[in-house]
Amino acid sequence: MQPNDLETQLTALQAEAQAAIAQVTSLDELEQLRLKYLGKKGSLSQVLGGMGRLDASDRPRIGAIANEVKEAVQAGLDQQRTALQAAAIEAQLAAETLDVTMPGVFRPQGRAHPITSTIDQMVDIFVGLGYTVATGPEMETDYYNFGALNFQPDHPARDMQDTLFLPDGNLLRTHTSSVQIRYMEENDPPIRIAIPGRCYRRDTVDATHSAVFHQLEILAVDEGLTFNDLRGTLKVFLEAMFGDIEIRFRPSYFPFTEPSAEVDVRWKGRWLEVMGCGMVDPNVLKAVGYDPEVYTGFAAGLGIERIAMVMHQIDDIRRLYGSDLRFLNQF
Ligand code: 2NL
Repeated sequence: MQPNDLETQLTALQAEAQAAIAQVTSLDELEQLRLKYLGKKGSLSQVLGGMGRLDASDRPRIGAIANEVKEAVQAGLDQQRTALQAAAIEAQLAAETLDVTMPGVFRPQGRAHPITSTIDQMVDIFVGLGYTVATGPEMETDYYNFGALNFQPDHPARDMQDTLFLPDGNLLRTHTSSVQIRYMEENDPPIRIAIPGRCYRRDTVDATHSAVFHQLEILAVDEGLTFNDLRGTLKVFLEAMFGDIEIRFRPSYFPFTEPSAEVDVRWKGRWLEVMGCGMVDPNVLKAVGYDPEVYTGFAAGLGIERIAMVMHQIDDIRRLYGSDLRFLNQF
């Protein structure tokens, strides 16, 4: 074999490789070219396979040329690899560019329903006074809704006219007091709890009545609690809700408290009834296993809708359930 043949082949190989490398647009293709020209079974190896047939005197010169070709092709590969990698990073950066001046997706801002925000406001006050929030089931047994609360068997509230009974003999709770009973069964005194929740009555709906409504009740049981503690607690609560207002207690009756009272606040020049309260009846304490000779308790309850209506001057309870955003967005 003539040395010049090999030299020509090497020069041609270099030219072909450089041209091919320059055309490449991906790192994969580049790797294919590296294998094609410089790999074990690549073109360069094949050309060098002819070296053995050269005169020994020609081998160093052709060997040196082969090395130069190999280094040149390798350099070409390296340079193209660097260029392709840089281009890939540029492309990724361009694809990931965030235009922070683009307008965002419009999502209307939600807000708490006035009943929810009224509950939150009330609960916050009682939590500040050391009360724990408790909740319980809306479907109740006759015992938790009435029996344990000292309602006599013939009490009119138990009538089907007033209470929504379920076919299985259970009922939809008419007040949240059933939760207090359940809590007292599970906990020993002293207790201080606040219970917000949904209640149900078989009422004809009008501007001030709804078959589904919300109550908040509080209950404290400890040694030595008196009506004065009840009065002070409700005064702090009502002043936190309504500001610096006059309060009055009027005697009243509830099956589960003795004595009982209605609480009025003087609001915009008129006396408004806002809650009921009293000292827990000894029969209720006995029903949950508390000794009424050792413990006394006070309790109070209010209608959330009524308070929200007074505070926001809402004239019809039905507006609170209408989901009319023109109404709800005002609060
Ligand atoms: C009102 C009056 C009241 C209670 C609720 C109560 C609960 C237990 C024991 C004793 Cl477990 N009392 N709750 C007491 C007095 C009044 O609510 O006008 N609610 C809307």
